[in-house]
Amino acid sequence: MKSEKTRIVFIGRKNSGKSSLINAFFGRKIFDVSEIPGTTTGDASKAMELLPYGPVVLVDTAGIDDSDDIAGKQSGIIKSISSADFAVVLLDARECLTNGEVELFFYLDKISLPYIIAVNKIEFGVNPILLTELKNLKLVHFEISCKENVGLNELKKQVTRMLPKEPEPPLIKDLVPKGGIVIFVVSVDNQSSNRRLIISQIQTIREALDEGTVTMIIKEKELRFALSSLNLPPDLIVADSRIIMRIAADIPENIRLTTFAMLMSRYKGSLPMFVRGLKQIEGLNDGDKILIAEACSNHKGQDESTPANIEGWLKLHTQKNIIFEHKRGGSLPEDLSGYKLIIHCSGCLLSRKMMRVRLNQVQLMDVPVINFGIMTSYMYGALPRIISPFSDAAGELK
Ligand SMILES: Nc1nc2c(ncn2[C@@H]2O[C@H](COP(=O)(O)OP(=O)(O)O)[C@@H](O)[C@H]2O)c(=O)[nH]1
Ligand SMILES: [Mg+2]
Repeated sequence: MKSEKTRIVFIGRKNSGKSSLINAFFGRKIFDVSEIPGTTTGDASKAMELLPYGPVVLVDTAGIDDSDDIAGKQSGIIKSISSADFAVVLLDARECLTNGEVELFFYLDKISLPYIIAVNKIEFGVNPILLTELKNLKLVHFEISCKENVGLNELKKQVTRMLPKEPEPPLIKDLVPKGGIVIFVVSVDNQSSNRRLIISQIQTIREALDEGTVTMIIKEKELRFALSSLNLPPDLIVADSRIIMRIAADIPENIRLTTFAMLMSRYKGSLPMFVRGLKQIEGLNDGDKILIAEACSNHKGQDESTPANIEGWLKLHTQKNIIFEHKRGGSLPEDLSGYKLIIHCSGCLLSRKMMRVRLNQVQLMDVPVINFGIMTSYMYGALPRIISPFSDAAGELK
């Protein structure tokens, strides 16, 4: 799928040579080059094979203006970099840095997007002020000329070297020692016609099995018996959010306990970030706006974390007049600046990458964010216990 391939965005002021550079990289015309600034309007993308790396999607962006306030709602840059895996920032060798460009570096760092800076059109000489500015910001750059074919091979090699080779992050394997024991407690609703395990359960159980973990899958009723039948305490118990409070009391404090939702939130997002987002709840005031975002329009709610329940709980808990807005499907609204908090669904149908695109956008706009899974545990008062297996996130709770 095109959305899952490594995306390389080329960013820079209009006329800095983005389209020329992409064409030069591949030795043929992929995007139009023009001396009239603003030829590329909106992002244009093209799937290509970048050897020896593999398939990539090249994104030629519309370009940033001198006046571009990146965080401003008009800017397409947030969108372009949120979905990127790597950025090539083009500067014109004759110019100095603009505020927009300095801000861009700041934003790239903020979402930890790897990038490279190419100073183009060096046949005119390089502006010494630009060099000083880059040095002061401790930014390394490559000097190139698309026109005279200078430095292009080195740049291409470096880009290929720097492209992320992302290993799959763990769901559960880092939490359990080799040959360890895990009990999965699932809530099987006998009334429901759909009596399947959900995708997050299957993925987690599968990973545990692949790691050679001794795996027990039970319903909550069997938990006591399961615990007493083991000679050794389990290394971890993973349960559905909806039953967590009912079973927590039966599980000795020294046994680590978490939820499928926590494992998934870590896999598809960032637990520390969500824990920071939770802090926003206690500071909410009358008239504050919260966005409840769902990636698909048919969220069944595998637990009690339906938007209606979350809204109801927040009203009761805060005793404030909060304004809730909803966004279902598609992408997040472009302007998020009016929201005090975003409560995002767990994204069970979104790939990791698609979820990350959304979370990047939220982060770039400085809006605190949590997801349904964390919200549920917080509402139940279960968060401190089920977050304790994750030391970085547990630290944020303090
Ligand atoms: N002198 C010079 N001109 C260049 C160089 N690279 C691109 N250009 C010219 O700069 C103009 C804008 O290039 P383009 O690739 O369309 O820029 P974009 O708007 O950033 O995509 C075109 O006229 C190009 O021919 C270069 O290295 N030296
Ligand atoms: Mg262009």
